[in-house]
Amino acid sequence: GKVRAPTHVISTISDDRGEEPCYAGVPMSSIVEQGLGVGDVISLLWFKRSLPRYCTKFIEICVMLCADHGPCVSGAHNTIVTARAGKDLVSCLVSGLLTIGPRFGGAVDDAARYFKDAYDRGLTPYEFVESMKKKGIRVPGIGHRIKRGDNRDKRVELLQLFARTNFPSVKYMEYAVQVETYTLSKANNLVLNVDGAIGTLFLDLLAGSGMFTKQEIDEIVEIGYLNGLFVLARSIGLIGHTFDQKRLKQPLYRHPWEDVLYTK
Ligand code: Q5B
Repeated sequence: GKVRAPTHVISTISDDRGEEPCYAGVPMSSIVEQGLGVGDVISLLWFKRSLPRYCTKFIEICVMLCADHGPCVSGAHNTIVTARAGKDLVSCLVSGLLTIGPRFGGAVDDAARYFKDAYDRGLTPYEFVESMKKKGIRVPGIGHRIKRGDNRDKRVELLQLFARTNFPSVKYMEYAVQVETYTLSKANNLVLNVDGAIGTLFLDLLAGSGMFTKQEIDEIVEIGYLNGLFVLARSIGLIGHTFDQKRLKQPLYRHPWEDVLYTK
């Protein structure tokens, strides 16, 4: 009989061999005919399942709200400098993306990890925050360069409003709000930021939707899917900044001497 050559790649999320491509078994035509959106496509390709509409809408809101946050943030700044150096779109995009990490935009997964662990272990906000301080770790999802207790992040408020209205349970988010109340009592800049809001609300989505087993939730948190939402979203803005600089025919960027402290 025929002997199957051993394969070198295993893939479980999409298949392009038939008449039309399928995402997690769902044919492209069905996606279009049902009027599904990018939240559904993310559900299929990242989570390998169709999620209820409120979940896919939440994913779409995350993408919309994180698409850009002005030219001054690390990612946009890098992209702008790269565009002004005459580089191509992909170089401009990746130079911005490479700034996403534990301080900027890439704290979503760690927020989910640390808040989940603290909530599941029944730590009070005081115990959680002070234990992080003892370990010398900043609480991921807390703190912002320009947002303050008296100048909250509108994006966080919008995400919370949507979840309170549509999610069956928002226990992780409510815990994050209690943590924020405690951190704000320490310093006015220690607000729940957009990374923290998405991280904790995604925990609520995973736990409350009934679409994931406990083991699957632990795996998603352990692997770290959620920074992907910020990376995907911010790519939209970074591409926009690239086009903007090129449209404006901006010259090569050089940082002014006056803004550098030259010292020995
Ligand atoms: N302190 C975000 O720091 C920032 C603390 C803390 C305990 C904390 C900082 C931080 C965790 C990582 C995180 C996501 C670096 C942020 C984003 C997307 C964005 C960006 C945009 C967009 C800001 C002053 C004092 C010090 C610190 C203490 C600060 N954070 N303590 N836990 N989490 N957060 N990142 O302002 O006693 O004086 O030494 O690392 O969640 O990236 O728009 O810009 O959409 O693009 O530089 O929104 O919070 O504050 O370093 O001067 O600290 O607060 O220990 O205490 P800052 P620092 P002390 S959202």
